[in-house]
Amino acid sequence: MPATLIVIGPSHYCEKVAWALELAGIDYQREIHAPAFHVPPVKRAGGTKTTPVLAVQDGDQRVVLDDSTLIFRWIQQQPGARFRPYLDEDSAEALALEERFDLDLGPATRRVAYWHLLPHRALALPIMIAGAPAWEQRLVSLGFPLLRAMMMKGMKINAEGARRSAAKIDAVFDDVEALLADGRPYLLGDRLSGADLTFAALAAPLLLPAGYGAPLPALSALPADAQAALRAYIERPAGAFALRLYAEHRSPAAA
Ligand SMILES: N[C@@H](CCC(=O)N[C@@H](CS)C(=O)NCC(=O)O)C(=O)O
Repeated sequence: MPATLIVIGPSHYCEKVAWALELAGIDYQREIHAPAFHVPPVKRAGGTKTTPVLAVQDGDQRVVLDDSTLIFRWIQQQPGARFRPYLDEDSAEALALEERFDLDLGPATRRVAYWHLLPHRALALPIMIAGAPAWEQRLVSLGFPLLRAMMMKGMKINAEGARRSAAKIDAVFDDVEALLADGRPYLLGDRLSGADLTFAALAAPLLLPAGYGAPLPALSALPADAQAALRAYIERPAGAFALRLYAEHRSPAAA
């Protein structure tokens, strides 16, 4: 029986692990929910509150992993995995970079992306509900202003939060550019690792790469101020690096 990955459709942490599972050649099925509607299924599966959650039957044991790093560690241990996030052994450098991106980049890009997207129902709604059960789609459509208000409060999506997050994103992009300055093709050197996937997936809401495992808006569909803000990330060397990783290494099975 394939593993089940419970996701919020557009979530970039879910994208991070979906990408790794697909590169590793591990069979899995996605169970997609709209934001907020993910909580009961996540709890029923044995997770806490956030997605991704991977549930997999391992012999007579049911394994439930409710954090993207735990899922990377599990992938690392799978015999025959064609991609190993931490390369040959548990690489401290890969883990440290992954943690920096998870803690500093992911929440910041999410906040800035939603700051630009959520005011525009016609842009935000299709992305939030794509692939979710029909009843969730109906309820999100009906209750969009309420859900939007909850999300903005819960994730501190406001002008001040967006400014602080933009500064964090710049600092992470600076660090990535410093690592790449010696001409190496990947963050750890010559080989693609989980650190590369984590950076590219968590930056993706600002870069809108082709190949992302869920629908994203087209840059040209965004209002002019959002386009200008995103273009600044796309044009940075770190942005170009993430887009190259998508072009060369991402072909989602279920996009
Ligand atoms: N540390 C977690 C963070 C995951 C995370 O923030 N997931 C978000 C989606 S992007 C989420 O599920 N948020 C919903 C919530 O907090 O209820 C991981 O790496 O898996």
